[in-house]
Amino acid sequence: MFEVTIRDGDDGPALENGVVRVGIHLNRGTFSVSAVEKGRGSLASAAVSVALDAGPTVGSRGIGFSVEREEVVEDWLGRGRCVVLSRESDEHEPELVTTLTLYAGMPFATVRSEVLNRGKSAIRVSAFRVLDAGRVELGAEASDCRFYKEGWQDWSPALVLPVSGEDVAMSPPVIAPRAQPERKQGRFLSELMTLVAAPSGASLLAGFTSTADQFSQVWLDREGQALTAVSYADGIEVRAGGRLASETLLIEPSGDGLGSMRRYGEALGRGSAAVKWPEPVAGWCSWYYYFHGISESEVIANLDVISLRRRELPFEYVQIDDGYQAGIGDWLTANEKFPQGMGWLADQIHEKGFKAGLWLAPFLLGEKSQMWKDHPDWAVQYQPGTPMIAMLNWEQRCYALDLTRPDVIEWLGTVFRTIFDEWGYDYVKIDFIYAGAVDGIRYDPNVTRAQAYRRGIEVVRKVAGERFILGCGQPIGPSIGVVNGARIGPDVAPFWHPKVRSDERDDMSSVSTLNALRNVLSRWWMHGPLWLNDPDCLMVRESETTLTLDEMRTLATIIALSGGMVLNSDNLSELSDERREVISMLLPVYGKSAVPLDLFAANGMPRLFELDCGSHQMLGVFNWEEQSAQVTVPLPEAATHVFDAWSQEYLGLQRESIRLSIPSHGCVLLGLRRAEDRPQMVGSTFHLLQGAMEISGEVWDGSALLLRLRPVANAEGEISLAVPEDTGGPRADGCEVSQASDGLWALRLRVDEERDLRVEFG
Ligand code: 9PG
Repeated sequence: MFEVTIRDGDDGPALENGVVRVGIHLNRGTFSVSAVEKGRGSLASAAVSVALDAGPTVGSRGIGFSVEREEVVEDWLGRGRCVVLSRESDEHEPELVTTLTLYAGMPFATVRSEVLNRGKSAIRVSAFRVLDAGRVELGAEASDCRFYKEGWQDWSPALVLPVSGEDVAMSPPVIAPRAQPERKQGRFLSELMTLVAAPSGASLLAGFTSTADQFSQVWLDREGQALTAVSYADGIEVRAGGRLASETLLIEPSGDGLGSMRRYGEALGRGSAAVKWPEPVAGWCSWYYYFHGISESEVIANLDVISLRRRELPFEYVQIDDGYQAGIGDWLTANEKFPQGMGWLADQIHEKGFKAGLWLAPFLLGEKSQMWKDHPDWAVQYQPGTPMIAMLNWEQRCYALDLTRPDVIEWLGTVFRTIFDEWGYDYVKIDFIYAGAVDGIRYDPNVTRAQAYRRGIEVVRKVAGERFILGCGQPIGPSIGVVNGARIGPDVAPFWHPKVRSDERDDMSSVSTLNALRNVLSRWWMHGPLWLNDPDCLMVRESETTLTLDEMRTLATIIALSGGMVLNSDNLSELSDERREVISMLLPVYGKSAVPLDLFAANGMPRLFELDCGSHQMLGVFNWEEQSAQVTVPLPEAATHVFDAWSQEYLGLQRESIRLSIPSHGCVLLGLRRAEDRPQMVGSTFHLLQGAMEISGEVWDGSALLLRLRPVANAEGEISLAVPEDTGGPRADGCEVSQASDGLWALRLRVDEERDLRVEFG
């Protein structure tokens, strides 16, 4: 591994680790980050600055840096070296200190700023620009590049935009209210991180790796190809002699944008102390069939089906969503549809052997609630005396709870202790929680929005202990390190396109299956390092929906490939056997995320979502258009067995590419296996991922094929084998063997326990 060296260049010190070089221009007060290998991206001439509330902006550009010190560092990113720079300043000015770090062998640099108040009175810091207008150099015009836009919270759109066009406009609650740069033509804004990619593949990622204290944004100005990264201190006070630091920004020039995103996700997860959940999660949720109408008896009816069919529907959780509570804020009082109370219902779920989940929106106070009547002083203020409206929903104004109030924190503790410890729930879905992070006046003026929000969710974490927390409608950054699972997109719906609204600005964030899927593809990199992604619920029903069979399969395919939580939301007693089998085809959950191969190349949504299952690849190919499409899908150069998971058809041995016809809004899910010169498994009807769960080993011993079988939701099914012509047909104990075509055989069998299957030939 290359160690980090620091050399004195003409303009100032330069750090290098064999992969990345950070150059510092002391006279100009700028720095650059570039890849050592040619043809990758770089960032040039970046400055740092800090904006003070009611004060000047203090910046390094044109002013100059002096070197304070060089140090050896060892932290969660590895071992490295840093240069600490101080902006040249006058005595009356606050001092701006910037640390640039490189790590041994790592393809990125990090930058962090700090302000020291040397004056005699307190100052208020509004924002750090840890990257102030650095020039993105990717060997291409900015207008030929693509910009990855990350959203403020779960329901905010995340997508890749062509820089030749314009950013998409959005409004609260899916953008951070108020703290926004001026909107202008050619400006592209992203929360937390971005990646800019050129057609050549050269790319530059800039993303914050720490998130607990300050919200952050990154934006690109097409003109000048200027990238700026901001960490918001929200006007908190730094007393005389005190100091305040920004969050840490990671900058990675690369020739592999998807690899950069994966690495960034890992750095972010470690930097923000993500809480892992060891096992994938599967269950049932009441919302997307019953909506507010859910009742105790409907929960029990579904629980009975889940219990009776536990083999084919191996759910762990039964989650009650919105609709049980007396009011928005009155979480401990059930309404008349739940006559025996929420504790009783949790007991019923436990008695059947399942874990119980409950929804609530703990940071909202509805104006019709008893809580609001009792505590009209508990809301964040918009202006002194006017409470901040976080949401218009449930036919009322819903105010944002002020999480800096000790009495609010105490009340939240009581709410969650009742739900977890008294009622016995094992899982909470905490929804609309962005409300805790809105921009407004709080009881404690010296906390950032992120810090106020953390005070709230940390109560939930503390009371939950080892139990599961699903965050929903949550701001992304400060939720990392607290929640176990996260919704990552707008709600799915029993329809495809968003309903047209008069105000079309929020189109990509309003409920619709299409909108939900866009975010699942874009936010693939969050799954695992940050939390379990919740791609939102699977609906497979044929009535009470306008989703077509093709649309339902696209939803199921993306959920299965996402590796995230699998939550069904149908009336289970009304499903046909055929549709119920679709749920079974996703269970158990594999847990690893696929990669959207063409994220930076697609016009609109990516069409290729590929999952590496070790023994084979699964490739989802999607058609987002309004008419059917002929698509040429790239395949490996070597001969590959191709199996269509939905039609359960063997598509033969293919090389380099395959041409497919895909219906509108539909998909084809291919199982891909490198052809061997011997009998091999090529497809399965047990599980959608074609062997990832039901086959844990496949060995050819020279005359027989040994398959290690694992039981999955579908007890019975078929395994397809490709058999070279001169080998003869397969035989195996307990299997019904049939020949499908030349060289293709099917074994029909039942798997109830983990066991070996020996398949002989000839
Ligand atoms: C319950 C639902 C479900 C769902 C959540 C969340 O913008 N809106 O008006 C809006 C309303 C509801 C909503 C999202 C946005 O859905 O995502 O899973 O729990 O609340 O009310």
